[in-house]
Amino acid sequence: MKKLIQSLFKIMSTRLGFTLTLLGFYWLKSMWAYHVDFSLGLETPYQLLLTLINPIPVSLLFLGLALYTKRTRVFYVLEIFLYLVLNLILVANAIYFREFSDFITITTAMASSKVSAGLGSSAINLLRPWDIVYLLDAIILTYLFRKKLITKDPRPFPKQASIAVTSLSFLLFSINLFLAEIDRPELLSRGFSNTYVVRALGLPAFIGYDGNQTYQTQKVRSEAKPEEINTVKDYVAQHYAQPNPDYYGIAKGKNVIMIHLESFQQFLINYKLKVDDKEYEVTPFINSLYNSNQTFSFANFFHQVKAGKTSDSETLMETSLFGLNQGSFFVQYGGDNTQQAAPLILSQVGGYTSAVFHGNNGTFWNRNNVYKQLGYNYFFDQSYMSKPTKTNSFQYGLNDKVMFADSIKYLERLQQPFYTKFITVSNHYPYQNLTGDDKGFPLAKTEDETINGYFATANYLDSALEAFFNYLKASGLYENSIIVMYGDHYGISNSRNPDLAQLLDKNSETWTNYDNAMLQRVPYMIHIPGMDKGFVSTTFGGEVDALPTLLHVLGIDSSKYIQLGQDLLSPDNQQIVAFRTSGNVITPDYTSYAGKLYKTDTGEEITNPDESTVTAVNLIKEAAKKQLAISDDIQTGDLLRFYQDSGLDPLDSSKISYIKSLEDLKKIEKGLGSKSTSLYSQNGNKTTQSLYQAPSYRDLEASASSAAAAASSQAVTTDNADPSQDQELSQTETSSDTTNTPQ
Ligand code: GP9
Ligand code: MN
Repeated sequence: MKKLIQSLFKIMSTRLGFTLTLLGFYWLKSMWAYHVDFSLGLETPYQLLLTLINPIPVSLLFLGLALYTKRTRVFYVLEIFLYLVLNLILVANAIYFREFSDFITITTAMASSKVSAGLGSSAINLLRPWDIVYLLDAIILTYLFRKKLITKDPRPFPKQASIAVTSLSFLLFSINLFLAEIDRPELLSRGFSNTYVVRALGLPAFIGYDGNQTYQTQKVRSEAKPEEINTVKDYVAQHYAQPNPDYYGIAKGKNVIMIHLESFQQFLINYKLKVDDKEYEVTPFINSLYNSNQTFSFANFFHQVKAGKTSDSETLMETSLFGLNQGSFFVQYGGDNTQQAAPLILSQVGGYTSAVFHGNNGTFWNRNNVYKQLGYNYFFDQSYMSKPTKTNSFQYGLNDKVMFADSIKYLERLQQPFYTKFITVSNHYPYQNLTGDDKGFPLAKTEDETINGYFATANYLDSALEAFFNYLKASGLYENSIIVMYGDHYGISNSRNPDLAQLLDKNSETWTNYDNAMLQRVPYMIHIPGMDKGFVSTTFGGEVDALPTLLHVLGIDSSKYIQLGQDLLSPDNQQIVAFRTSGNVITPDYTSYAGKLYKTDTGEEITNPDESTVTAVNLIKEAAKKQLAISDDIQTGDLLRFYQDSGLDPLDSSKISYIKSLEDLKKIEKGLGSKSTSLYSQNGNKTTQSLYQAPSYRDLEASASSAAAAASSQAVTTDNADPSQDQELSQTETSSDTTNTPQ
């Protein structure tokens, strides 16, 4: 044993040995940080394996640089310096993560106020006794050198061997990148979240990734000139659609509750799933809202997202601007750009308090930074809710019923009027995540497992929504609120649609791109309790049109803001729906999709368009192209920072913190005393949590139209209690399709 230790010290006394010793220490400290300080949300052994590998390649590259030096002193000083840099990054992030649940990016580091909040005077408070671990290496190495157990090596390391070390680090990095792409395709192009990148590629590589991202975005931003906003202003002035006086201000002053219906497509509305000769209404509750005269419902409302999926829909719905042609706007720009989003406008024009509720980790899609830029006062992410377990959650977060239940203790504390957003997740790919009693709804019987599960998770979402509405009614919030619901994007990607065809009474053989285009419709509903002017509108529109529509219903003039959509209730609406993929556009007359042209009402393909058709289609395409180009200029040039005519005060997002939200809300309540308008105060300072009840299993009898359903639904439930469904499925799928993004 003694011999072994002695030979180990001998190795450590060589230059390469010393380099590898530092690498080893760095690896150990990284593992400590990964598991103690960062919440990386590791879900699979594969992801764990990636974290074991990923600290090595870039740190080896870095530390290996010193091997090229000849002089002893230079080698050791440089090596220790490089090692200190790596450690500084690690420890600074470990401490920063405690406050911000995110990693330090170049932009946050440059916005000094944010970093000083995390690492300045309060940094001392963030230190923990076990942080001593980060100093153990220094103690051990100093001891070993002092006692001369290890010594300096005066021999220069051969140049060829140094090159070999550098090459090895590149090779290891390529392997790491390859393995990471298997776990999450398009990791670097779509970004998802900083946590995803660190989890897959390690902290040093994240710095490089972030540096490149920042360089790319800053380049365009710094070249943008204040005059560029003028072209935007002209476009908005020409494109603005006057509100319809019949509906303007119809919901003035009401609370707004946005409900994000994950992956929910329009075809689910009023749809009945046939299984073994019985029919099951998939979303009976949402259907009742859709068909009610208390709801403005839109039958031809299209999602307009691309690779940023959910995050793109949030950008569209709340800012009336598009996401990017590549990657996610939230990830690349959303945390820094000046924005004029719904929460900010409503707070300044209508005195609204705003909050988001979401059962996933707050870093996903960079939300924890972006929501501050949107002006959200509060963000209740998974950290505010139940601890996720195998049965109450899956990889995208807590089940919807749990999310709603856990939100109430915060919702009831918000001052009214409020603008809130609930982001559901249970109806997310792979649609196999329901467990236990929640698995009540029958599975479809196609060749495709993904399609088969889609109806059951949509039904679950429907029942979660019903439970939440029941709570709103019981607590009295319902009468003072409007509830806006929207599907964010498709749930079944185009490559799967031929298998879906049979369930839509279509033929997979004759399935066309027109059918694909029509499946990009998602619901949009504005439910206004007590109002009776509701109807199902057939106006063609998209997510970009939602915000002006909503503002007008709330009686807020949208003409002062830079919004690229048009009020869907306005008679002036032009009904040109631009998809984010250039060239894809839909109007009531024409559908141009994936390079083909169709008549929108019949689906008939136009192969030889006459002159007037060509002219009409070109005009539409130009209009769509223009809308996207204006959006891209605004987003990549951060042009709203130059816009002075909105009447809005600039937002200081560094003043917003999502760390102690409940305490903050209680303080506000206390300060206001009898003037507090929170539901909790109105309820005599008593909680309303017990008013939320969500039975996990909703009897299928109501949704099955066959008389024999009562008996058979029981059988269906047992059939579905298949333990194999609980298995974790891969969170990704690749698609050969170019118009849809892989899920
Ligand atoms: C995750 C959720 C899903 O928090 O919103 O995002 P998506 O994968 O649909 O873009
Ligand atoms: Mn989504």
